[in-house]
Amino acid sequence: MRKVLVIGAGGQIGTELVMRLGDKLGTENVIAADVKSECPLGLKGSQYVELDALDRDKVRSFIINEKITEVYLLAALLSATAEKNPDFAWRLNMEGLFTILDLAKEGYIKKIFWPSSIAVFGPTTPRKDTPQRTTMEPTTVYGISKQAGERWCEYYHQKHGVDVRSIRYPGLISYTSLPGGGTTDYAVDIFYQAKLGNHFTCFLEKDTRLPMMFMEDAIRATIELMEAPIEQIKIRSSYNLSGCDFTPAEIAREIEKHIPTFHISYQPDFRQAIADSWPGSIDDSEAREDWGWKEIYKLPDLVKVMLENVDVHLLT
Ligand code: AKB
Repeated sequence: MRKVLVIGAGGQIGTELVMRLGDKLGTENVIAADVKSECPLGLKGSQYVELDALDRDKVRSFIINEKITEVYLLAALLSATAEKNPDFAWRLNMEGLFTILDLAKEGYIKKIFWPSSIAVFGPTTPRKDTPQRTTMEPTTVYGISKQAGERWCEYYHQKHGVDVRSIRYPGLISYTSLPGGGTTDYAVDIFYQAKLGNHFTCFLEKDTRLPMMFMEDAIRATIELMEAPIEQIKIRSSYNLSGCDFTPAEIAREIEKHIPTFHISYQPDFRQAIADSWPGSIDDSEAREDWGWKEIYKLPDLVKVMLENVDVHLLT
């Protein structure tokens, strides 16, 4: 009997993950939690509870009382926001993780999903086809917190047998909710401006290549990883995962095929330095070998589906 709690469910990943888990396990077995008192719009129809990932006592008693077996811990500040609020980012990104790892160590939770990111890499990492194991010297608060989190996940697995599983997500592209505070957010914003017929000013340079993934692939990967037999999970820090990679100029050219009047210009801000420190493409051969990962969406399909589905009303 599985009973799942998704913490930080109101964000870009959570809203889609809760829906998919509900379809799979039944909505009575999936609880969405977020810090807001009102259930976020994207989670309507699911069981919702107000839960602050930093409120250790409340999180503990909720999980124990509700007999939760699996936790997806998504609450975090992303790269750009974290640079503006480093103390809070470190607290949120680390303390919530310890609460959940400890509950698993004590036997209350059977399985944990915790997202890492390509932000664990840094300027000294090889940028092209970045391997699973390589130099990792992240230069952002977010990247440092994700790298530390990865080490703790592996530690709790090795020392305490905790079944924690993780993916280093690339930039995620989706249309059901807006991303918040990431360096890869331009690749979502661009679709709303294109659909509105607006000129798009990109905060990254035209040739900045970054790894990206369509949300449907990311959710499928998350569920496949969590459902893989335990003996197939050989990496307990976090798996590299690749969908596609592109530059702002390349995505703009693809959008122009559908909207010939679309126009983009470039005005890099502080996020350029963050993007410059990250890989341009990822080698995910270990995820492919260990649990059979394979992406579906490449840039042309992703652009087509996004343009068909983005709803500009989400912006209001
Ligand atoms: C961000 O841009 O901060 C995130 C990420 C790559 O983890 N989308």
